[in-house]
Amino acid sequence: MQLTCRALLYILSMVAVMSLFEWKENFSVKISRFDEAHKKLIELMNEIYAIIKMRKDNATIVSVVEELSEYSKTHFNDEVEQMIKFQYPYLKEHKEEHNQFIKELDNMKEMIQRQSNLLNVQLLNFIKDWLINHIMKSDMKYGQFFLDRGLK
Ligand code: FEA
Repeated sequence: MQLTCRALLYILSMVAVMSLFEWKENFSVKISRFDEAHKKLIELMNEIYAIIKMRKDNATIVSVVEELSEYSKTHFNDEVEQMIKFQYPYLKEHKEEHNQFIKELDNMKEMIQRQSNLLNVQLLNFIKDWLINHIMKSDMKYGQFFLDRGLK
């Protein structure tokens, strides 16, 4: 069996390095597809954490930040599609939060590309705080709304 470098890094991260934080039941927004997406976002954040702890080069950090950004966009589109479909009343402000996250992530990615290692802690804090805040406050708000309309 051949392991890619990324797969190996991920396994090492699971074995050797503690996670920044893990998804827990109190993170559930009660809609399973969105919970699964949130688990994946947290997994990618933990992968960035592990890479930084292992002092990997900036290009490796940037590649996972890009993956996080791409996955976030797909997940955000999924949420927004359902919000439009069910006429969610807080769509506009919710979308605005998503856009700000992608914009800030892109800014940080560019700065890291310019070799600013000092930004690593800032990057992790930004991702962690944003995910916790957004999932626990803004996403949590749509859970019951979608459940009442039959989304699972
Ligand atoms: Fe409104 Fe969901 O977005 N997840 N996150 N983060």
